Amino acid sequence: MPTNDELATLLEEMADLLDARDVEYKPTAYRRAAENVREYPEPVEELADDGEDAVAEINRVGDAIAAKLVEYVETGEIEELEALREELPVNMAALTSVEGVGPKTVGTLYDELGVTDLDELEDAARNGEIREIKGFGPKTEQNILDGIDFARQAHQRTLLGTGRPLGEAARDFLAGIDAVDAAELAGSNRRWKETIGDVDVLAASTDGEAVVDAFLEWENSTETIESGPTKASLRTGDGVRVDLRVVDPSEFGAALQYFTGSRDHNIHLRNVAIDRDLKLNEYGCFDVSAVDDPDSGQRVGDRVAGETEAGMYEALDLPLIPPELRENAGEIEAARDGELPNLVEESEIRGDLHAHTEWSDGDATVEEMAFGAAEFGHDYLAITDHAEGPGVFGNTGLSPEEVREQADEIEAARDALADEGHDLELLHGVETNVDAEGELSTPDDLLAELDVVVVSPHAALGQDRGEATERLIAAVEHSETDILGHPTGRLINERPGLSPDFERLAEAAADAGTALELNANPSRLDLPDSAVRVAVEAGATIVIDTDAHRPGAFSEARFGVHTARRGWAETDDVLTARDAEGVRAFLDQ
Ligand code: DGT
Ligand code: CA
Ligand code: CA
Ligand code: ZN
Repeated sequence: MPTNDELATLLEEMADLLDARDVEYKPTAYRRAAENVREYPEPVEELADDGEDAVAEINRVGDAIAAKLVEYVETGEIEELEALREELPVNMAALTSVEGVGPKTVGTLYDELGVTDLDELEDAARNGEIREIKGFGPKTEQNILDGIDFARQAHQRTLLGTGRPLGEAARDFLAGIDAVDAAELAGSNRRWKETIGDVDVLAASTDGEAVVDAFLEWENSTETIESGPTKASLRTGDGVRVDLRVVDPSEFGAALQYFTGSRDHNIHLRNVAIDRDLKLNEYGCFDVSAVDDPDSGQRVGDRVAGETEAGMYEALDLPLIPPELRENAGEIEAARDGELPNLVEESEIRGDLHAHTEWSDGDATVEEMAFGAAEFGHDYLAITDHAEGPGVFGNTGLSPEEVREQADEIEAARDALADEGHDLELLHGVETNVDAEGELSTPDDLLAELDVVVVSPHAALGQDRGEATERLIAAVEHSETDILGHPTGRLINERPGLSPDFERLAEAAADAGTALELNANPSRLDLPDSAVRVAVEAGATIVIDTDAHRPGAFSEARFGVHTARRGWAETDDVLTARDAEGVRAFLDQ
């Protein structure tokens, strides 16, 4: 049975193929429908069983698209899609993952050169064939060549935003199996890395076979990769591999420590153990001081720890090191010296200073976003719709007049909040743009009227390091800038974005009293973890925002929080961990 995600992916494929065939309007309609299908809280497949009208109840899904979805659920294919696929037999996902190559370009490259996949694209570029196509030229050809390697790597790792919920679902499923005492995520997922190679889950049980058998029947599994008495690997509909290991409850802590990694953290920790005549492995921590050959077996010597993970660290006189820090980047030394950071926590986030509404490219009204934030438990929310400017597509960006008009609607939403007894503080801001030269695209007098000014790079994201650094420093030093939004502009697995000198940028931000955003959208996670670490060391303030385009996105803050933790950010470093008064003080400085 097709999941919402699969249905949405089909609609997106339709959109791309229609785009490649230069069909107007329809692609946008398909993409918007796809977004709403993907996020629909119930299985769309069940609506399809009730017919087209039921499906057309979904926001932005019109009759024509509803009919296609019903057709797919009933027959297993969409006739128009099959015809489009035949007409354009290309690997659309792979080709469009090259920066600067969109569906239309794919259409042209197929028509002119017969390019269907990345290898053929690379050959065509190397042979100088692309520059010969009308409207392309040597520069486009070089850009394509530059982007191919990045695109090749991209499809091998899954975004945390997909991998984490999938891992949590696997863990929860395991925890519900009778024979399971405890279940936990491990691997890069537990460390909250921005992308994951595969999902690792652990279960504590004395009956491995029962757990493996039940696990292979998990509804998200589409393929069994391998299975044995205490381990199994399966693949889900998204193509993600999930590795399960079942261990005895007495060894759960040791296995959890081992399989959480990272590999380099474990190697370093094992050396700390060896120096103390201890042996550390996935079965426990063993005192081998009286053992002639510690390598003679896995469980030799006296066992001193293994049941709990904290016990494994304690055996080395170390406090439990948070999984996000386990990258062998100084965390073992910090733990030894009692200097682990006081990391920011999910529960400490009190508001959001970057959100969009229907006024620009959001999906909800000002009031819906405000109520969504209040119901999520926030103390404050800033509405920061896009201002017109470079990189803001179509007519979604607001003119200065429109930003001023929006103030009335913000005021009305404040009244509505008060009427319902919500004490959410609603701030009025804007997300304006910094162009390639460091100029903002909104007049200063308007910016001065607003509560919050987010300045973000949206175009010219291929600048070199020097240019990017100067441009972003100019943005943070602008007297009206409060927040530098998604500083690199990267989209994980899609485009690398800017790579400025983060140390200089952070120093400038700290001096100017401008916060650097950690945009929590899982496609962005921008600042990246490594840049967060540089920024907090330089004394800059980080602001964890979701850049929400709908109320459901406020919960994505957690991806930002854990990325901040990977960057060693403490509570004090994070603006949105402050109360409304603290935020106002920061904005007013
Ligand atoms: P990924 O899946 O590429 O995002 O990264 P991880 O860290 O999840 O790596 P994975 O799935 O290969 O293995 C999970 C953990 O198991 C890893 O973080 C550490 C541990 N591990 C696996 N193989 C080894 C190994 O050969 N040596 C050591 N020390 N640890 C290992
Ligand atoms: Ca993994
Ligand atoms: Ca694995
Ligand atoms: Zn933006």
